[in-house]
Amino acid sequence: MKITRHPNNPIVVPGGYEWRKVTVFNPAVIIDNDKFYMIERTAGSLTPCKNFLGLLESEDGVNFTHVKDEPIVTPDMLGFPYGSVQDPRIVKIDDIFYMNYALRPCAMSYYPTGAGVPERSIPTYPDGWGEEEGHWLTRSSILKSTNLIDWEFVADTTPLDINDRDNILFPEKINGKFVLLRRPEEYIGEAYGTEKAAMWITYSEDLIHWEEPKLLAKAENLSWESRKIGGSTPPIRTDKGWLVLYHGVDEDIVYRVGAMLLDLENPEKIIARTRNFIMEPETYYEKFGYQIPNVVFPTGNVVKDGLLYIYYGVTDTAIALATVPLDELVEYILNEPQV
Ligand code: BMA
Repeated sequence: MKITRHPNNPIVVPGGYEWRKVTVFNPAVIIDNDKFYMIERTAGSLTPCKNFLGLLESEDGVNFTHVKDEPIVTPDMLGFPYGSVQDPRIVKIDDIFYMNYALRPCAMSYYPTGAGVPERSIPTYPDGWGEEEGHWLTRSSILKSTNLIDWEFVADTTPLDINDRDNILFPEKINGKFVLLRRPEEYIGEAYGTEKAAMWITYSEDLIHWEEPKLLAKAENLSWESRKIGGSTPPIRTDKGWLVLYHGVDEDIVYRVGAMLLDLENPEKIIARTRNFIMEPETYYEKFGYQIPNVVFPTGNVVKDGLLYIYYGVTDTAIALATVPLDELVEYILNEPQV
């Protein structure tokens, strides 16, 4: 199994517009009518680090150009003038695009140090913003659209008093219900069955009311996921199960990628999961960047002509592409070589 980094990497870089002049990363990607669409997470400043979402398109999945010269989603549009909208994931169900996103009601300021996550400070905002505790947490929510440009709020998918990100919808209903992955940061300890932040799964009939989540997969003490794990890309249907890429973080804050296959009818059942990572920071652009070193963070994946296109943020600075034949990856997950 060989995952191939594209020679043009990083394929999408900051610049051009004020609202994306500092960073672009962690994109949602979908193919619609044979065209690739990318929704990038951007920032025009790190102090504060207010993130926006921009829309790009591409014929080949490599060369992307902007559809609009303004962001398609801003924190202001969502009712959070000092907020930050982050890490979109996209699926299309019954002709409607649904986008998961994470939101900080108030954006923090980041000061990169060249090691681990940037140092942070809490800015002062007017009109009571930042005074409620929940303003400094991350919630996750869903937007919907029919044209990828105009988005309408559907629901928050997480309680507002915990940190919960990496919420990812499955691209189809299963047994009549929408299915969602979550990564609630505070669901740890004996009562939750996991010592580290983990991947949870939940169901809904209407996208608004979600069932109590169930623990799906937790960090298994492997060195590369010792700190936490979380879902990365929207599940992809294969003959052998739902393919889900996930991320693991180790004690040195290195972000790597693992993969699992979930049962098509009962996605709570893990058919197979890689013990070792399938991607780790290797190249210069994956190891060194503007915000945080050593991060490969996939958030988008599509299949074209049997090839899986993995779109991933690198160092919270730019966007890269890697490809692998889908059947090779599935086979690898089912029969991972022992090392
Ligand atoms: C995670 C999220 C991602 C980010 C990663 C590395 O917790 O904030 O958006 O890419 O950290 O900083």
